[in-house]
Amino acid sequence: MMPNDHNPIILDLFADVMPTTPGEVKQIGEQAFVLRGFALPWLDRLLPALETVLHAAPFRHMVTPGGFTMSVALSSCGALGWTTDRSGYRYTAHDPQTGLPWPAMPAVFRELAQAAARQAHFENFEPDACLINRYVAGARMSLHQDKNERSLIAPIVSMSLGLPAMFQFGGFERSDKSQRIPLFHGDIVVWGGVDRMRYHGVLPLKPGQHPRLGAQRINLTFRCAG
Ligand code: MD3
Ligand code: FE
Repeated sequence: MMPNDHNPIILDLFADVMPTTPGEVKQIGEQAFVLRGFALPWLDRLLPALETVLHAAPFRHMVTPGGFTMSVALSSCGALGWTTDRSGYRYTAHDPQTGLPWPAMPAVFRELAQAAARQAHFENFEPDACLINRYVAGARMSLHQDKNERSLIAPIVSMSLGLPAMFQFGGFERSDKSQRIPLFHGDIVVWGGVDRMRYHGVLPLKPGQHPRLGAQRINLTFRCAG
């Protein structure tokens, strides 16, 4: 029997390792939601747009203010893009690698982010930045807060593509206990308001091959940065 047959016992056994039912909404905080499979019906429009963005602004490994090269490779689109180098973390209007403005945010990106925000009870979401993270096997993101954005209550919408990852959803102090939440291809997480400043991270990616994206995980995060 396949694990995602509609058998409640089998579904429960695999709850931590398999995608849950597409369409399921899991509330993980007062104003934080996982929308299982929400992006799946959009992928035929989303993936070509992502290719176009990455052609104009290829993935690169940035250096933290402390001098470490990030294991996650990054790009951005939209009016603002996120950058780090030895002088700090910040948003910029131009890609420091090309000197050009970041690629425009494709309409399908904005429409999907807005639809997901609405599903999580955030109306009128108008993101001006989309960060694109690429994880290969072993890449990770240590516990951090996102605090370079102008509004620290506006929601962030995160879309997971490709290989699954184990997401850490923590509290308001780095030392607070964190929940582990598996994120799969097509899942969207939306968090804002009182949950916006929670610590979070991603455990080292396990090696694998995804039928559509290959040996990687790509995460898009939409923010109101400026
Ligand atoms: C934060 N990215 O780019 S987003 C980042 O999967 C970042 O690439 C991770 O953290 C990634 O800054 C995680 C998913 C996420 C989900 C729920 C959260 C981040 C969250 C809840 C509270 C705070
Ligand atoms: Fe983050």
